Amino acid sequence: MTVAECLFCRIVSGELPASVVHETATTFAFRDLHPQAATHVLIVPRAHYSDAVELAKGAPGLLDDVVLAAGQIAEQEGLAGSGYRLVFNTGADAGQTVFHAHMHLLGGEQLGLFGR
Ligand code: DGP
Repeated sequence: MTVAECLFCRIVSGELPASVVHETATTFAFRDLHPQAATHVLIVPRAHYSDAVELAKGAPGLLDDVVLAAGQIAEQEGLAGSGYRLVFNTGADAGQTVFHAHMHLLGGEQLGLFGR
């Protein structure tokens, strides 16, 4: 898959629409099309990396930017006091379907435990 074909690259570039909640020079965040919680936001680096590990290897400071953006969004969405979950699905067994690194921010309700 080329960067030009990457769904999240196309959202970051504005070619495809999204409900954008936060932007920085290096990150971009938008609401998940299929929310799994009352609040479900995806935070991506603007630059293309296939998953979280490739992101960490390729640009460690950028991973920090993604986490810091999540913290700002949590404040903005009123979740900072109640708590929220940050998740990177990595690879097929974890259910990763879009191979542009993205952190899920889930919250706004009591979340269940991890598992199958
Ligand atoms: P993952 O399974 O970790 O690869 O998460 C991919 C997420 O992306 C999934 O929760 C659904 C979401 N998603 C897929 N296509 C679109 C889209 O076109 N727009 C938005 N906003 N979210 C999408």
